Amino acid sequence: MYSEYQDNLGFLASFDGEVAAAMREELGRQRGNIELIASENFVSPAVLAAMGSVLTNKYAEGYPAHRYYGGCQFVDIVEDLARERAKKLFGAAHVNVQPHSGAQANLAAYSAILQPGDTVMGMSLDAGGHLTHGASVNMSGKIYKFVPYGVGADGLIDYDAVRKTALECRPRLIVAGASAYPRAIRFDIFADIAKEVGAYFMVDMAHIAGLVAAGLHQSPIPYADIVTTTTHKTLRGPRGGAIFCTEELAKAIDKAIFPGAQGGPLMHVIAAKAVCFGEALLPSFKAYQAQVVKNAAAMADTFLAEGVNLVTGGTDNHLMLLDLRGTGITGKMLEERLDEVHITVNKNAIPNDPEKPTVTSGIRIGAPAMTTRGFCEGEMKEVASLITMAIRDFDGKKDEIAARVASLCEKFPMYEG
Ligand code: DSN
Repeated sequence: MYSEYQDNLGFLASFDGEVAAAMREELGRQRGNIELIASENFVSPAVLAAMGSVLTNKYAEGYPAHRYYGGCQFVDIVEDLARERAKKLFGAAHVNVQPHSGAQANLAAYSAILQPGDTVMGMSLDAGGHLTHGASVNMSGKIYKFVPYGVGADGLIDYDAVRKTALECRPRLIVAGASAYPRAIRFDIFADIAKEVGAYFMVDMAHIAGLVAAGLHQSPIPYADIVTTTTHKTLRGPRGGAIFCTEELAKAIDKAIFPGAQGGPLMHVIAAKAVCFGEALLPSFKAYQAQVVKNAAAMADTFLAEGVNLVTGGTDNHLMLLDLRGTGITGKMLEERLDEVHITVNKNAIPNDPEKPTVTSGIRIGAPAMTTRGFCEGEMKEVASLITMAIRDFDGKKDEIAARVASLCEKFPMYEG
């Protein structure tokens, strides 16, 4: 089945050798590297097939049965399938599957319920939040008055502090969700705080959407007015976004995406989202997510046993944050060092990081991609030991680590056969 993907590359190569050559190199990199970026994953051949399809040719501004172009009868079927499957997967009243990305989804969601200048609370980027949760360099931080909340000295969200800030600043919206938070988030507590101060409550569940779908993290759907997500992280679909909301907000959200923020939807990506939601409804998806959580825990246990510090002392979800303070190594240095031995991670700020964001004192590590590849606890423990080896012996053991990475990758072939 995967060999058909190879054929696609071969076909492309006969027309455009330059692009095909770079794509082949990237396929080789994905096969030969241990991919630990917490927001990445490897999609199925079915998702790939839907993306690389004739649906990219179709303009379909509007929504199924209400389009601004003729000839939409078949893409309507596709978008309806995506919507019905997404609603079933998360038990949601309404979904918009058109956002081109998570960032677009967030900005459109804000515009559906806020006026410029409104006060909003979001987790600060430094503490693990996302750019679109009010960072000053992002549109969200320029248009709205974001009041950030962070984490306590233990690295955990301090819900009492969130409540205190909410009572002080009386936001119109509270946003929960993070890009680098290794623990479960209590959406029920956030919802109570929002209710107490009369704010809307929105959750960006992009990182944990797969865990939520599998029932391995509290679902935000019953608690939040709006839930945004990406579809390409733990959910293992195409690069894109989606917005779930209550019936009351359905019209406002749909208008905010089109015509508010976007024009024509990417119908080939929406087809791939439909395939992804279909896959996520299968029992095998639950088993996959359970293994993601087990694999992250196995890595965290190994790091801790080997004396590597983790923010919050562990993980409840798919990711962990290595705290490199005191090792003499920065996040940037370790990211580059691991790249040399074909282990891919990203440097990441840790709470109260003494280094600048382009350097950092942390490394974020996630289990979703290698779990898709077939790694179980044994392999993940070995990977954690190899990373520890690189921290302890920063300038040595490169050949040994690279050889062990190559042998692990060879045992779990990808997009082959
Ligand atoms: N950039 C993504 C991540 O890596 O977490 C979030 O959008």
